[in-house]
Amino acid sequence: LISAAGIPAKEFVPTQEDYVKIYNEVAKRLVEFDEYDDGSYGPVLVRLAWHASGTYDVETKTGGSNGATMRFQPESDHGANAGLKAARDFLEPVKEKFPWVSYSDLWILSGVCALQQMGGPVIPWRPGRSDRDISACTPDGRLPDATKEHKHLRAIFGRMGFNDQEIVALSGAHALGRCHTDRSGFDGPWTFSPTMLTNDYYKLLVGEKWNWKKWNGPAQYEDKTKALMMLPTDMALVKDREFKKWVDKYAKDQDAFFKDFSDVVVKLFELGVPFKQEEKWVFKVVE
Ligand code: ZEM
Repeated sequence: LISAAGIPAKEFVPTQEDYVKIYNEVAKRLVEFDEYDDGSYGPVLVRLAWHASGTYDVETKTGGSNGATMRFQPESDHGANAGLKAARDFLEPVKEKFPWVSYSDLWILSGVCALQQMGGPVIPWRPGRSDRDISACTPDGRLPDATKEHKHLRAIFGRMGFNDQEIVALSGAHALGRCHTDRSGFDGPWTFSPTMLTNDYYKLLVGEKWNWKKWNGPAQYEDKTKALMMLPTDMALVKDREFKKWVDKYAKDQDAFFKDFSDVVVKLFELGVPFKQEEKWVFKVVE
């Protein structure tokens, strides 16, 4: 950086306090823009952070949240990423206010903020992601396909480095948000409180009777009230005996879910990131 006077300007080195300002700004915007969807951008911010991270491949060490390559085509146009422009656009004014932050750190810190602000567990976070160019875009097909079954889930999440317990714990994020016919083609929320993180997803999976929805859209399940939905991949978690053990555990024990969810989300959000900083920070929930 060269200042107007031609003297090299000191590089801005952000501290924890500077990241707290970003967390607080995102939290403020979540309250301010409460007309979106079920009243919050929170779920779609979580989905952005997940889709940025979930492209990771342990073998080639490609993909993951380092790079924020979903800014570019073709990755932005991958079918799985339909609708995530809403989340990226929501964060653009934050990036303008704090231009020193990388998009990749911003997206993930915003996911952490959204989860905590929606009543979730503490998600420790550290900076260290840098933006990469279009050449780091990942190929299509790295994210899970909701029409598939247990084998596909194990293959996709295994490629990221996750085991059965971690797959089930991560899936509890579907307590949040909804499916949109103009994005994935599926329709409806998984729970009655889509802007609060709870273990209701597991309770509903084991406690409700799920039937195929009769409609022209993609095959999905509905409960008897017809207000809630499950994807074929959600139902795979109760059809497969190994997965089901964990669903039962989390349905009975919200604390166990929160503990395991926090651990596995930290792991997801850090896949493939070349951190220099060891210490993870805990951000305070904004009331
Ligand atoms: Zn989701 N997810 N997901 N997910 N997801 C959707 C929405 C949300 C799968 C999937 O195909 C879909 C994880 C795992 C898996 C969230 C978080 C996480 C939608 C609806 C689909 C189709 C998109 C739409 O129409 O807007 C599949 C197959 C998964 C494999 C297990 C994991 C892991 C997540 C985070 C840790 C969230 C928060 C949403 C809601 C988004 C919103 O806009 O409301």
